[in-house]
Amino acid sequence: MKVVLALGSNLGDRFETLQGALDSLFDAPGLDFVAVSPVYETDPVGGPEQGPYLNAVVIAQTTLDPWTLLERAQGEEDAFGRVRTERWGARTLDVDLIMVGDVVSDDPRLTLPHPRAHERAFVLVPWLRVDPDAVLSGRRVADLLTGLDQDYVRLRTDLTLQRPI
Ligand code: PH2
Ligand code: MG
Ligand code: MG
Repeated sequence: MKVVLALGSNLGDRFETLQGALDSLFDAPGLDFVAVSPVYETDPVGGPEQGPYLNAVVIAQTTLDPWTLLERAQGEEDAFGRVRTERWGARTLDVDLIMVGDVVSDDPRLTLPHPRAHERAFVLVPWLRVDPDAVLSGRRVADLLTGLDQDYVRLRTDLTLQRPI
């Protein structure tokens, strides 16, 4: 199955965290790297006042089921010192499952596709850059973006994530 993951960080050394998370996500078997997007600097959406994020999107192939992927994602967040206090608060690392194959889940702990991805330019802009034909719930990501403000999503040409080792 194809997997789309969104990475975000707005605390600590944001770029180092994204690269570290990318490396360790693919450390264990069952998840194979396909591609990573450029890095974007984005103004925070929602939540309390907080600093800007670095965001990127990763494409992978997996044989794992979505719950195992969620565990791995949350394991990474914990490993990078994420503290869970308030919803949408600042975080060292956020790893979100955007879609896993054509799995549809309305479990509140794991909603697939991600329930807000279609309205988040900080996910859709990097995703479109790494996959110009991307489709989310039957809609082209390019089309989803036409109605959205994208001014707050700025390409960081000076930062490039390396494929995991
Ligand atoms: N993540 C959130 C809430 N707000 N804003 C930006 N710009 N980037 C994020 O990754 C982000 C956010 C909750 O996960
Ligand atoms: Mg998130
Ligand atoms: Mg999250």
